[in-house]
Amino acid sequence: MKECEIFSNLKVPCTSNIAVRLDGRNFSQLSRKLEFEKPYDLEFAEILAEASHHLFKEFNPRFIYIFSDEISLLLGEVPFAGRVEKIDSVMASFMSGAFTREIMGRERFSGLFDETASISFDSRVIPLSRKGVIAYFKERQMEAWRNCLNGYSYWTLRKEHSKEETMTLLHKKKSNQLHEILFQQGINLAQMPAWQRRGIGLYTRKVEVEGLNPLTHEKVTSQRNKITIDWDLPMFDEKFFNEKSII
Ligand SMILES: Nc1nc2c(ncn2[C@@H]2O[C@H](COP(=O)(O)OP(=O)(O)O)[C@@H](O)[C@H]2O)c(=O)[nH]1
Ligand SMILES: [Mg+2]
Repeated sequence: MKECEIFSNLKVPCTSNIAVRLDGRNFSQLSRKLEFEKPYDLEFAEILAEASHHLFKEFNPRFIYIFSDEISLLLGEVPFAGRVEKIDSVMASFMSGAFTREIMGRERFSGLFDETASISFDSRVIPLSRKGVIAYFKERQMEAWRNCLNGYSYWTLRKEHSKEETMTLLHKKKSNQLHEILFQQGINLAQMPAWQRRGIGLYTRKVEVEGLNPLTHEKVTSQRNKITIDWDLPMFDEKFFNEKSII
């Protein structure tokens, strides 16, 4: 029956940069069940960042970018000989496991996260040119910003209006009109934490570590790659990706 496994040889193009995007399944429902803060829950973001840290240690990507319930990885060495089914299934299940362990370790969710709550992620593979890498992350970051504007607009109006009224009030509003609505409520998005506006990034930076030469017992310094979780990302541009040695 091996001949029926017709997708198992589907491989990523070996000349491309490879991004993988994971997205939480039914996380709108999960956010209600676990009573996440609206529009942003810091502890949920921390759980995603911690789970992504595990993903980083396991697969050593060049970069991970998180916003809302999605995680994009830019792969370094492509695992599983580039087999798409393997990459998608292993990354998504690894993330589901890491996320579940993180959430179960938090006191706050202990009574809410029961056997009726299940965590899963979908996954897709995206081959990109070098220029495409920057364009891809810029696009995801634009989406993070739109998400921030829409989220704050929706939940600010919901304080005084029903769901239906809020939808009507927001219908076909342009972004400057949404900023105006927020401004009237004393909310300036520019003052919101950077992670809400621009997402969260994981990348490595070189650090000096001191050790002892076992033969001479002299102090020696060497360089190690340390994974950094950046909660204060700038707006993405080519300079950022160069400076962090991502591309
Ligand atoms: N309350 C709350 N909800 C969040 C947060 N981050 C993500 N979400 C929820 O996750 C959803 C992610 O969008 P999407 O993937 O399109 O929805 P899904 O198909 O239900 O997973 C959002 O619509 C929110 O409902 C958060 O910080 N707080
Ligand atoms: Mg989702």
